[in-house]
Amino acid sequence: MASKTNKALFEAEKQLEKTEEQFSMLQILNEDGEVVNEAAMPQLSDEQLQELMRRMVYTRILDQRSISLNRQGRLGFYAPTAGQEASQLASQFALEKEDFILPGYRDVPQMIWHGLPLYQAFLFSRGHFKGNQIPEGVNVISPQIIIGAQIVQAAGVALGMKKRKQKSVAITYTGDGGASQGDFYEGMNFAGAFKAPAIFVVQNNRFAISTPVEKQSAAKTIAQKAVAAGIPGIQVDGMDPLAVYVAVREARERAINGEGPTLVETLTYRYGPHTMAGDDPTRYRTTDLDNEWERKDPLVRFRKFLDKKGIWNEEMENEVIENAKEDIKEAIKKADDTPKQTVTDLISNMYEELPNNLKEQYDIYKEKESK
Ligand SMILES: Cc1ncc(C[n+]2csc(CCOP(=O)(O)OP(=O)(O)O)c2C)c(N)n1
Ligand SMILES: [Mg+2]
Repeated sequence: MASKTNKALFEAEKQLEKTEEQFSMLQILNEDGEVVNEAAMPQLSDEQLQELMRRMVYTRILDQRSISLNRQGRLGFYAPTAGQEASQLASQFALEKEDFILPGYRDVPQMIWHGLPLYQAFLFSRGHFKGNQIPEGVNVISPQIIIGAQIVQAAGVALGMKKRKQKSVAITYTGDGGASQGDFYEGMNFAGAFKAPAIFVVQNNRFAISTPVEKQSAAKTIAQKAVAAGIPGIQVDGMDPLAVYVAVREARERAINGEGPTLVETLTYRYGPHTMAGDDPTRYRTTDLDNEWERKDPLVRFRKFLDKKGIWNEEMENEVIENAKEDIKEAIKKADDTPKQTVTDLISNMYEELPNNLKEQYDIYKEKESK
């Protein structure tokens, strides 16, 4: 008797099924660069499509060079980005300059394309305070290292924009691991309640360091986590630049029209290690899985798509590669030429007014540094 009543009240299995089936992955370009969803195609000119390709090629080179520079001891902290170009750059491509980016540690490319000078990204990697002095008019903050903290901050920035009646959005990026944190739920819930113009991008690259996504959550998709916050969520093919662009562009439209935040889950993959600090991906990933994802590569499929349209060729690609290498050479030189950070720089950048104990140390170091 009792079980019958319970069943009628609460059909657990069906409830989840009904939710999950609403979150199937949006794809526009398949792995062969063919349009499989004409209806969802974004309105982008040939020049815009070429520009998006340029940015992805450039960023792949930047990743390769950053890894070498790190190995040579010329960079410090670095989180590889290859594989995630569509997810990172097509989402940034959907933004306007007045929008505000709250990145995680792997999201340096979006900061650069939003206006952060490259040499400052290198200084950030070295832990130099000048890497965190973002130029006026570049709407980004320093990458967040505390997993998920930027989600709550984005809700606040978005609410501020709404109160000032600005037609802009706050976009924040985290990973699948970030979506398992308390801050993720708090931020989305708050933004939902206040209809704040926020976009929450979860780059689901399947691993939080070595922990696979299946071990982090019982939820079949991360996109469905939006439901509990009362906001829409969408899962997109994160290796497909057009799908990522469309989803974020639409989320932006909704946000600036006063319709509130959106959660965008991008299904992606990082080919490299978690960071350059020494994890060994072969201990938690199989070559088969790596190969499966490399076949989905965003650059390969976008190149095929543009090639078929007759708006991309090897010469153009080589020019981007040469430009990237040249820029990187100049930027690393500029970073090298920046005076080394001193102990007093560190102290005075932490506090507006020094506490007494630090004042004493500050004076000692000031004296030492003057010699
Ligand atoms: C609050 C907090 N807990 C733990 C860590 C250590 N940590 C650094 S990166 C990371 C995994 C994050 O994975 P994910 O969000 O999927 O991002 P990904 O690195 O895959 O892009 C963890 C647990 C941290 N930085 N902050
Ligand atoms: Mg991850």
